Amino acid sequence: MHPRTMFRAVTLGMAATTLAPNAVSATKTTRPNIIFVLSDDVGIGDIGCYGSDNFRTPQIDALAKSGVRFAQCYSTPLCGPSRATILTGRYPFRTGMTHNQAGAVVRPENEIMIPRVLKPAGYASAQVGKWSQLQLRPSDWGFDEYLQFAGSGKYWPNQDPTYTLNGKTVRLQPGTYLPDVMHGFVVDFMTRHRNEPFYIHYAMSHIHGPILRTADSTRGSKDLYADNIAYMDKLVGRLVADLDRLKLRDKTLIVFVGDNGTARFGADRATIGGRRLSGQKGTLLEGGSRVPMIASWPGTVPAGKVTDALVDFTDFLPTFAALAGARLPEGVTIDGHDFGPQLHGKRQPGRDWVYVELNGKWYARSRDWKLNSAGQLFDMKDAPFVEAVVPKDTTDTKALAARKQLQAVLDQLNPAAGKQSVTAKTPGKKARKAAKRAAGQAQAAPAPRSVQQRQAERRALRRANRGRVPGNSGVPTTGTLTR
Ligand SMILES: [Ca+2]
Repeated sequence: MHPRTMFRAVTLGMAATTLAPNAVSATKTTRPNIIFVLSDDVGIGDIGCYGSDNFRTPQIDALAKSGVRFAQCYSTPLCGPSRATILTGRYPFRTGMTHNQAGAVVRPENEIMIPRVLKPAGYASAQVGKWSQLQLRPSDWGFDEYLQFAGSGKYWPNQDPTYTLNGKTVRLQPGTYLPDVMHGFVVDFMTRHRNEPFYIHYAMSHIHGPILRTADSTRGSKDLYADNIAYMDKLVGRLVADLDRLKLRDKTLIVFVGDNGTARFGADRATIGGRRLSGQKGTLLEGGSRVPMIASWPGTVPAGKVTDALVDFTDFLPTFAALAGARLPEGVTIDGHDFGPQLHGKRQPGRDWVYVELNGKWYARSRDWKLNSAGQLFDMKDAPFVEAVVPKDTTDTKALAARKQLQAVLDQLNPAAGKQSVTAKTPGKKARKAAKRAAGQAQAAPAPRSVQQRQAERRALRRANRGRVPGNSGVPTTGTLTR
């Protein structure tokens, strides 16, 4: 079968998606509101409690003190693939979102995102901020409400005088700082939905470039980058204060994450203990993917913990579904692992590897080792600063065992057989056009199916989209690795 036809067949199979009961069910009283705060281009070297030398983030540090700080959370190294991975719980080679220009292949007919998973459990949902690289409107993916800006790093009306509010174009008044408008939207949504569980996907502008003055920058500020980190930090503090005021704090899980590592122009200053991280945004190195992740839910998640539990970006969907008592999509591979036990401070081993992919290259990483798609094994004991290549002829038994373990992970995932057809080596204008053409052709060339198959797919999709959950058909989640 031609690879493209095969991908299409897999994709259409997924359209027959139903929802299966999650392994962990939650009672109505324990279901938290979930606010997922996704900062943009913020690596660990930008955050105080991760040891940043040059930046102060007192509010985010306080959030970490009130909950669990994850020392080893791994993102996809770039905005678009990260967001698709978070929202679907699936690796890029499954969704096809292997780089920023591949969004056209990720469609509601093929994929289910977090709000649609949580909806049957009674969650109202809102998307706030950046939605670029993803297709259609957030409402097409199940969000009840949204405030969306176009592109990335939008702050002031002279960049873009409008944003979209629930399908309507709204003008940003002169002198208005869009991040403040976004915060206002979040508070309004929380206030109106304070008596039911809600999920807010809060995709901040900060600190994606351009690095402009903030609403707090002094005239002639010499460090606009630090100003932007400070404003992001202030917004996190305001969010916590508003939850306190609404008496929702102990009913709400806040997860603060960076969508990928620090951008190139900020990476040299994002040092920890005087050392620069290996790589930066866009690279398959520690600086591309090792991001801050803090989870706070006072009274439920223990305070002041730091964990080295491994987390990657597929893990949010199954974790949130478990907390909400929602059912996971069935008949579709969800790659993520529920990190609920680690969230609750249990001494339970979590996953023992993470997987990171971008633009046709990938790696699997355990706590101490990393194996990439070129077959290079790295000793990561001095990560995130140094990634030391292990010589091919090594006789070190630990290195040999690590290679075997990680190769088995990559063999089982088999990303090369996934949706790599839209990969562009250097996504420029030409590559973007080629990806669009490829996506269009893939959409236009369905594999032959029977009338019955097509009817079954349409019925399943209608059920999933309505949020009406049929009973568990007993169909296992396909190809899922050990949880
Ligand atoms: Ca980003």
